[in-house]
Amino acid sequence: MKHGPLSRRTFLAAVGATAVAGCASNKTTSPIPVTSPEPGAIPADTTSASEGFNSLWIPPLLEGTTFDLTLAPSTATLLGGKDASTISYNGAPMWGPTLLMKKGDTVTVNVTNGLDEETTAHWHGVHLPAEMDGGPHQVIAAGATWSPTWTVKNNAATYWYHPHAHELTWPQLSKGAGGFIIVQDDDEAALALPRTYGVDDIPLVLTSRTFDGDAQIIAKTIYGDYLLANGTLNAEAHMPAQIVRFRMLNAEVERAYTIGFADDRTFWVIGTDGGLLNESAEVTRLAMVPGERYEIVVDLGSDAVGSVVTMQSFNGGYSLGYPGAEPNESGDFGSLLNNKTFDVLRLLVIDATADGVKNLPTSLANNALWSAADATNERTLSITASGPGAPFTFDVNDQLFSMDRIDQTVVLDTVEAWTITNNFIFGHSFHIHDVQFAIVERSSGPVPAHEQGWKDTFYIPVNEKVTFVAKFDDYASSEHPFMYHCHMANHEDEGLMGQFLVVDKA
Ligand SMILES: [Cu+2]
Repeated sequence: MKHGPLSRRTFLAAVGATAVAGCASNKTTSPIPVTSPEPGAIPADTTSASEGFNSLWIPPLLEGTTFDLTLAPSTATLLGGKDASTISYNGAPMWGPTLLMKKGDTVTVNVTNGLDEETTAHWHGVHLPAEMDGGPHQVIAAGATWSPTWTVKNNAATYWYHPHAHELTWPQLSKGAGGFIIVQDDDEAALALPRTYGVDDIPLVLTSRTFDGDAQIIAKTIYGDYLLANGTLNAEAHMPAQIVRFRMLNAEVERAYTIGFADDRTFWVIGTDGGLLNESAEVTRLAMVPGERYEIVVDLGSDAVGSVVTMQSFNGGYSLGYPGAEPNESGDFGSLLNNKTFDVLRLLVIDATADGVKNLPTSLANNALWSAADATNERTLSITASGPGAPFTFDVNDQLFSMDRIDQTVVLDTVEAWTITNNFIFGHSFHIHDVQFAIVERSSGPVPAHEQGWKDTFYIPVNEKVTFVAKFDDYASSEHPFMYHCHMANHEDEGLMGQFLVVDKA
């Protein structure tokens, strides 16, 4: 076991207290039939992992409309069974509680900064007012509490929260700060999909880390040597012999993943960053860049109890420019995981549950995605190489990010087409706050079926041009900007970021 009983007890105590306080005052009244354990409980199977493996950490659920998060130093048992210093929410080893929200609810999150440096809490993919967004402008000073509130307008999907403080995103994320947000709504709840958290519906965040001689995390590395699944080394999950769902999140600094299974089995993408697809998309490989989420389902119904299915990342054979294809095993851009296939998660098949899902619904959603013809305004951004100290920047002006410069101004309720061109020698992960968009064009070829849903983050390979269309609705401010940036934390911290205002019509 990776997480010893002591750290788990400490964690339960911290989270349990929070959950009770959060839910007693304002319990949700939504009629959605959620199958979930008690708030704050750890729902992971209690059976121990196989020899050489560690049970996948499942972050506890917090439910309701008021959530309390405290970011503070913690520890995780990692390399060689040694405790590594981390920073995390509510005493988790890495990856804090999963916040379960219902569309339509008005929620408040009380975020306390227990670090001795500033932080912010950004709600990635969530549509909310800019002053609640938790970008670099909403600083939470050491010891302070910030309490943003918003009405949940997002579709049922998997979102996440993480620090976004100016030039501190990289080290704070590296040390373990982050967590999932699961939004549920009536449409998704009506579908026969796996929905029992920690049993057949698994949040799965992928990162990798490099350790020093004392088994401590080296915070600002680009590619880690060891894969961590929910912060667990050599992770194993006991999965029932039925259709199971994974809410995948790439929370790497820079590495992309090409997810698949060792036996090359087919699996299905059912959801993108901001909602379910209209229909599931069948794949055998799924590329994910930092910040991206995909919900996938895998059919274990024909797998014998006791058999093993291994989820892997097929990162070999890519050209230089694919994040993680670098051939070197050490140095600034080196890693033991570079340019090869490596294991992500060992699935040990156990008995099916009584109500296990056996068949996937044919139709999942009825999204009316924006098309290029809907756009009434266009913008183009180009990622280019610049001079020394400015390795890459947005737009023709070669300007690194500045907190004091508004780069774009959008008029409220406008549907816009943004075209991003990557003229840099390396692929990037483009992310924009505030909106969910539709990718309408990729210069390399057709937009794949699994990308034809609501998105907030996408891969932009070398020499590619990508156009997305979004409506900038609901929230205007002449004062508080939203961000757009490369979601590779090192690129972001080094200046590959811009900001935009959404303003009322004149
Ligand atoms: Cu980048």
